[in-house]
Order: sequence, then structure tokens, then C-alpha cells
Amino acid sequence: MGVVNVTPDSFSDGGLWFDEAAAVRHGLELVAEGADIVDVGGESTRPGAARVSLEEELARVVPVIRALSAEGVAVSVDTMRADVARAAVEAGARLVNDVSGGLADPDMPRVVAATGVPYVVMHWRGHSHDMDNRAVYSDVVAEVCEELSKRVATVLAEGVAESQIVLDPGLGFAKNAEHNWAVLAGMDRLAELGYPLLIGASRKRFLGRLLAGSDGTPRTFDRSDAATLAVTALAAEAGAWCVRVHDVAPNADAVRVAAAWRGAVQTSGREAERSI
Ligand code: PMM
Repeated sequence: MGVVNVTPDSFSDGGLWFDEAAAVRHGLELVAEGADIVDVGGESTRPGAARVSLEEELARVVPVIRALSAEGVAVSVDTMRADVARAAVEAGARLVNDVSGGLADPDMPRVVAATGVPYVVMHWRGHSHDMDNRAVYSDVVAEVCEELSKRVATVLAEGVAESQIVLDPGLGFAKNAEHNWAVLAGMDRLAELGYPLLIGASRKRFLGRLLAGSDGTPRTFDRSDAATLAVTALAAEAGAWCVRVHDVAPNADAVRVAAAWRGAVQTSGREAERSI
């Protein structure tokens, strides 16, 4: 999944694709580089970000989604608003990516149920302005699993089908670096919830912190793409269904490497069985 943030203020690419034509061009480039899905968002979720109005979000994303969909691109809409999700699907979006997992807008699950498209339910504890204060856990993996299970139960009760659901632990959303690493290491427990997993590590602060210089200054996001790539390879190996990334070409290659590796492991397993 390649990212097109149609925003002036997203963390790593804010302002780059704010213009409609630039956003569409970038979406097409991401597909050419190997993205299966292009995730279009009109609201920054960077820590501390303020919300945009419904009208502004619609004006940012709908024309871009319509244009990309008309080109045959599988578009997902990154939104917490049911009205935006509805308009996006009408404009051709084939997936709804809701970082709040239906918590920000109680109408979201019902609207997604009516559309029938896949629904990414992300682990979330509150809006960007104070999410860092909510990064308090005694066992982050257990609590993320438990809170996601509750969201799943709610969205199912609102009519979303099991087959629509994709889960995402929400790296960086009410999680510090230590929490993010624990969540990645606990992907097998998240997978036990029984739904495909999406992982969004690309260019996030915890990677910059890991790669900090000797004086403790975090590595800038534009120099942490190799770290994103490493997460992609490991997440794919751990069974992720999808990774959400900004720099598609090398990540698409990493996913193919992981798939070939898995395929070879399965083949050699079958051969070993035959020889017994
Ligand atoms: N992260 C961001 C935005 N949308 N969606 C999902 N499903 N998972 C994520 O981790 C996620 C997301 C923030 O990233 P950006 O603003 O740097 O693109």
C-alpha cells in the first residue's frame, strides 16, 4: 500500500501532494513502482495535529480518488469520518482505512457495512492532539489485542462482515518506541485474532530514534527508509497482509523477497515430508 497524503502537514510528505494533479500523478507513480493499493488521506494524524473540517477533507480527497479510480487504481481512503468514507466509495475507493477503528465516528461501521468494502480497523486511543498521553500500558500486546477485539465485536454488531475486516496495531498511535517494538514482536499474537494484518511503520519516529546519532539526535525521516524496508521484510515474513509505505519501489521488492523465501520454505518442507 502506497501513501498519498493530500495534506499540507503530514509528518514526512506534508505539502508534497497537496495539489490535486500532483497527488494523482504520485498515486500513478506508486502503482508503477509496485503498489497494489494507493491510500489517499486528507487529514494528518501526526502527533499534535489539529483536525480539518469535513468539507475540507472531502475537497482534498474525493477528486483524487475519483481520478485514480478512473485509471483503474485500487484506492483506499484514509479517513475517520463516515461521510468521507461514503463519498470516497462512491468516487471509486475499494477499501476504507480508519485509523480510529470506528471510535472517532460512531456512524463509520454502519456506513462501511453498507458499502461492503474491506475495512482496516486500527488500534487507536484518541485524537492526535493528546494521543502521546495515552501511551500507557502494562502489557501493550495484550491490551492492543483486547482493545482490537472489542472494536471487532462492535463493528460486527453494526453489520460489518468478518470478511471485510483487516486489523492494524497502529504503530505510533498512543504508543512510544518501546511499545511499537513490542507490538511488532507480538505480531503472532495479533494474527491469532484471525484477521489479515496491516502494518504502518514507514518513516515513523521510532525508526528515527533507533537510528539516532551518538549525540542522541534522531535520524530524519528521509534517511530512515532503509529501516522501513527492514521492518517491511520482517513484517512480511511474520505474515503481514499489507504494509503501508511512502517509498514503494524498494518495499515492493522486499515483499517479493519475503514471498519467495516463504515459498521456498514451504517447498522444502513438502520435499522433506515426501522423503520421510
Ligand atoms: N499511519 C498513518 C496514517 N494512516 N493508517 C493505517 N492503517 N496504519 C498506520 O499506521 C497509519 C495509517 C500516519 O502516517 P503518515 O502520516 O506518516 O503517512
